[in-house]
Amino acid sequence: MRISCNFDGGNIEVLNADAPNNIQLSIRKDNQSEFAQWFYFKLETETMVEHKMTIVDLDKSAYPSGWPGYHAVASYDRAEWFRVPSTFENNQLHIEFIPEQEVTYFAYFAPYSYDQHLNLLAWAQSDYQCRQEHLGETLDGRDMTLLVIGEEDQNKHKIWVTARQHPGETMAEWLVEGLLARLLDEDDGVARRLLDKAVFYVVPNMNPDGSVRGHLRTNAAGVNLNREWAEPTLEKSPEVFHVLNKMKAVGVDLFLDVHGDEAIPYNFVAGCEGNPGYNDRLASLEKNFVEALLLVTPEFQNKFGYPKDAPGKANLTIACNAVGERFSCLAYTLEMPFKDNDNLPDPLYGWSPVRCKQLGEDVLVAMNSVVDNLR
Ligand code: GEM
Ligand code: ZN
Repeated sequence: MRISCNFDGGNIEVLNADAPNNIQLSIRKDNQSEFAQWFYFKLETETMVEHKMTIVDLDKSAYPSGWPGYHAVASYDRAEWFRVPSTFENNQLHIEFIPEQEVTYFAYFAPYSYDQHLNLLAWAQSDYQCRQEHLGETLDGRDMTLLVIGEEDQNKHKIWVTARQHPGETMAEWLVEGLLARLLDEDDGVARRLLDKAVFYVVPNMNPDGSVRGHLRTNAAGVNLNREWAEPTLEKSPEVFHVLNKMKAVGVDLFLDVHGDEAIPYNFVAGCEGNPGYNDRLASLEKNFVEALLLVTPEFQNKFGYPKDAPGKANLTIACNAVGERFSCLAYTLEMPFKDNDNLPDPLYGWSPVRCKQLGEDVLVAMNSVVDNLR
């Protein structure tokens, strides 16, 4: 029996793998930080034998409340990721599994590899409506890439979408894949109307280093990028530095920053109500966007989410708040579950890449409903 994680996005530490009925594992912390929650490993073993895997010390994980009600994902072909019933007790996650193939992969959520990321960029740019732009480099020397969709024009609105500031939140890049597919569909009326009125600036992966390193929340230097937007630096947070510079150069009229939430089993948004510059115009844009998205899909809801910020008390190091304040624009953090949408649970797959992509398509309808009133 072998357990390994020496591949793109891999993360696990093997404490004991002597016998199938007593496999003890723990999750590595992000480099130079305390966050641990993302896991991704490969089990190579005898088929048709019960394997009992235990991930220990989850009281020390980044979000202990993420484990109750959580089920791991597994895959034989690295394409279909199904849920494996998991139980959480005494700060340990127990996974009992009878492999039908010699090699099984396990992960916290369906992975989105660096190669897939490059494929996404290449596929998008091959559409005549889309081009790639190199913004700068990460600390590990990877490219920060922006996709520009639609013909640039001073008079058009600028819609920005960023994903995976937190690299373990792979659902964010799955959502971007769906959003781009619809946006580039020449037969889609919503896409055509949006591109008539707006140019899209999309960063599908804000944190490629953390993604490849198998991190949950930070970049190569252990920095949480979603706390860097007040004053990003080339030394600590070049990813944010380069993207914010480009935002300053072209402007922002709508910003959606896509994330995943470990604990809350719903899709939801968090807005800018705590910003010093929040006003009636922004409140009404937020309301219209949410009402539209509620109409488009039952995957979205607006009852469960983060506590609202008190007026003037927003954390201006967070992307959504910083960008919303600087550009006085509609700005939302969009959160998807690691677990499932409890309004429409699916025990086989839970919240999944297919559902992320569908939500990405649906989000465009909500954008379309506010695009005329962004300024
Ligand atoms: C978030 S997003 C924070 C948005 N919160 C509020 N109140 N506006 C983070 O960065 O901690 C959650 C996430 O990582 O998905
Ligand atoms: Zn996040």
